[in-house]
Amino acid sequence: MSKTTPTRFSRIAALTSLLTTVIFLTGCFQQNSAQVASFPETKPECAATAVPNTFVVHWKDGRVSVERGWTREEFEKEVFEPNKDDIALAEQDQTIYLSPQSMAPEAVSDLNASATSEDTWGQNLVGASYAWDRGYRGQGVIVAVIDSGVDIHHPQLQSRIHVNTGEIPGNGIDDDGNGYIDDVSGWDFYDDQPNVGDSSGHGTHVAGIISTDHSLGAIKGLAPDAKILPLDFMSASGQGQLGDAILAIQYAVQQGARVINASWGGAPCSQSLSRAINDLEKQGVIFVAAAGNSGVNLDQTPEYPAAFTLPSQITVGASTARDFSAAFSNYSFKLVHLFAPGAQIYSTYPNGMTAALSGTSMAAPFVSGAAALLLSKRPSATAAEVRASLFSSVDRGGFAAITQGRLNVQRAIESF
Ligand SMILES: [Ca+2]
Ligand SMILES: [Ca+2]
Repeated sequence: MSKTTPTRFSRIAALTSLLTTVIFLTGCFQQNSAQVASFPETKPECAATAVPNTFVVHWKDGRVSVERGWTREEFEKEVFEPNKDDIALAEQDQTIYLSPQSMAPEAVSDLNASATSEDTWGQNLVGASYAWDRGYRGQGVIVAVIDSGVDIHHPQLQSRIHVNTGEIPGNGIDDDGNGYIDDVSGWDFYDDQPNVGDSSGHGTHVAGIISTDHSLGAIKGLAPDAKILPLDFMSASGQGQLGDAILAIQYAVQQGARVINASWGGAPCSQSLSRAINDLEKQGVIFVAAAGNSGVNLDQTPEYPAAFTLPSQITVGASTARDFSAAFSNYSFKLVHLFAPGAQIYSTYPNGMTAALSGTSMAAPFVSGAAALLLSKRPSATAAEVRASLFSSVDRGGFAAITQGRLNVQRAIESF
């Protein structure tokens, strides 16, 4: 655990920047400035997952910062009250957990192990090769994987990792001035450093479902020419803080990601996260969330972000090779948009390995990859157009989702 040190620098930076905002924006944003800053009490049902002494701040200029090391009283007196005119929302941070199920690999093997058609049942069922054969391979599209990190040296992944060309690696200097030093291949928000190495295997598996070099192994990423932006916000045991996830969302937008994959959830409440995802619509960014693995109806037992209903969000349940809902998958005719393959899914695993995993964590990246394929066919398409295409092209079946269907990439590409 190394998330305790308050960064006075970030406070000073925030204060300086807000002074600038006040000077230059007075008069332009009167309606915005009139909005009353909100600092809700942490609800009793959210107390158990609250992160002590940590507050997420949404500034009126659109920035988000995480202020650590203050008690609630100190934060209110020293940060919130004096800056109230420039704050839209401040909220105590929350912890989320990866589902243990989607961290327990089966059939770990090396890349040379021969693959069978059963290993790619998901890709086959959704008709992914239809897109590949026609030259729609996710080229030019960055997909952010906000997760446990990614093994960026995995043979099938290493050429598929986004490179921040404005940054010189390893010189200890923030060359592109974005606030992150040496952030060439993503960022580790958990430890605040540039090495995104995967501590649990989960993020590497998710990344390989989205994009791999097909010529170098058995794993067939859905959008083989898309680039992965690895953003780590989790400990080795699969625990992360929403404030870090929100900083990662902000970073992904900054780097030009068109799709964000969120194979995690469970927070009982977070206005901050909802606000951050809501803002993605104007940036044209699609947010793909796993429905969760509790086997429950999200209408009755909401987990977030899955149960938010935000304009650029897609919530994905998991289906099996026999084309049924997986028993573990959460569902809802109001909150889950569609299902996608998420049981016994083979993908990349750290240290050059492959592994099978099951979970809605695996279904979400099928949809993220599909979105990247569509965007490589029509780069100027809006998030709303991509969502509409994915929803109207499903194979309808007995799936408890808004579309009642399972992802069909072939039909989505054909009609896009
Ligand atoms: Ca930088
Ligand atoms: Ca540098």
